Amino acid sequence: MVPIPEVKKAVLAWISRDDELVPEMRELCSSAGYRIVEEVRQVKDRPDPKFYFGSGKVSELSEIEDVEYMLTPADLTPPQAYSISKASGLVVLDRIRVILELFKERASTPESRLQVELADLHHQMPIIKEYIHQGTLTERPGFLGGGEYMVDYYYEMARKRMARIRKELALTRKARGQKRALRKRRGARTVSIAGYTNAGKSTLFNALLADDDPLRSAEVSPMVFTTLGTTTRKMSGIRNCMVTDTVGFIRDLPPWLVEGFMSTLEEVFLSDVVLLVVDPLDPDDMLVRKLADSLKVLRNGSTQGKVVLVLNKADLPCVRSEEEFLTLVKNGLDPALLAMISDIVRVSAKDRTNIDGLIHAIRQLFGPLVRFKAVVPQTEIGFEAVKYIRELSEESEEGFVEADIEVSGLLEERWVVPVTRRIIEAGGRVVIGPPSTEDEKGLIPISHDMKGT
Ligand SMILES: Nc1nc2c(ncn2[C@@H]2O[C@H](COP(=O)(O)OP(=O)(O)OP(=O)(O)O)[C@@H](O)[C@H]2O)c(=O)[nH]1
Ligand SMILES: [Mg+2]
Repeated sequence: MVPIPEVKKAVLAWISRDDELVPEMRELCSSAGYRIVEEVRQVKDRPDPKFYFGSGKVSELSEIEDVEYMLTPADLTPPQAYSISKASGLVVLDRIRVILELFKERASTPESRLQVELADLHHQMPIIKEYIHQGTLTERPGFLGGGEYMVDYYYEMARKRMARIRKELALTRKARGQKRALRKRRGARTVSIAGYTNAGKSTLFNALLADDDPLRSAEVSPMVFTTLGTTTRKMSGIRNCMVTDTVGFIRDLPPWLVEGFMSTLEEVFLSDVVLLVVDPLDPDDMLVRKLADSLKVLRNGSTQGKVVLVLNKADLPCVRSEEEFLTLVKNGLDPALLAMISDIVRVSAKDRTNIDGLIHAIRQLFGPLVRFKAVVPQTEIGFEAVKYIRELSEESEEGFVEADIEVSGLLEERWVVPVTRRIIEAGGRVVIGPPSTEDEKGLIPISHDMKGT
């Protein structure tokens, strides 16, 4: 369960240069438990190096009654944060700070707690340094006198802790890499769900699971950053395929924050297919911007898999049509980013509408399926071959025919040669039929009897 945060009264303040960041910031603030009781906007093209605002605005902030926090969608420098706080008497949090607060609150696994702690230390170091500097410059010099000694001491402690955390995270990253390699060796396909925070990734993840156990499903909530870690489970509809739910994206994440979450993001970058979930409720410009940001994250991570755009929330009446969406994306996206998209599928993850269509689209990306039928003798090695086939094929069926076992199903092309070899080793033969139904268009029949090949 995501804990319901206590309500903290805040003023949201920014300069007009940062107008664009405000809607997302409002969402972040409310998810982090802040109630914005007043908004202050200053018309200003360039931030003041010392105060970000003009100094007159800062004294205006200090006069607002009954608020304790000042939140701003900008990324403040440590001296700016210090100066505003000192002059206004408010606790000052910029966008990254609010994101980190949210992460801290939501981190529920040991790994995500370490990831957040690392990011937090990284972000806090220069700010605390600024506070110590400013607060102690007037104190007497020397040991216990504060000043540089305190800064050095804090830095030393923080650096040691960060080094320890990095080591631990490297271990979990390695372990995750080993698990991934093992799955690959067993021929498993991997699908990961990525996209902006709150797009409906976890809802889609739950809809795609082979085992519909609500106790093992991912948590869904209208808050941003509900999911911080990764969960990998068996996917329904495609044999030997795993699906992973991951942390959501948000614009302009600093590289140090991305670095902390690298092992989580690696699951996305290294999967065979990435389902990039889009929230169609966003207005046009925001939707295109979020999509471009998400595609850039995938590109920067050298994503290997094919990208399927999943237009979610199709159940809502206000959602634009697929044609409208296509026009919007074609006109708004940089062609290089557009070229990363292999397919577009519209679903309602919540109502589970067209999940079959999405599974079909994923399967197509894995390559065509081959229909096969084999006959093997009922010997130990024959039964082993059947077990091997069962593990690799879709819709497999088995039956006993006199002294033989007849097994049929659909195979990915890459398995045809190893399966044929196993059957022949078991003293059996492969007999193939043409695709029989409309559904199986895309299927490639193996065109010759493979006995002895
Ligand atoms: N109407 C509608 N709502 C949906 C659909 N899919 C998800 N939602 C809602 O969107 C909100 C976010 O869903 P999540 O699945 O938690 O989104 P997420 O992308 O995993 O979010 P984070 O983990 O916080 O990044 C929840 O309130 C869901 O109920 C959908 O298909 N239709
Ligand atoms: Mg989620």
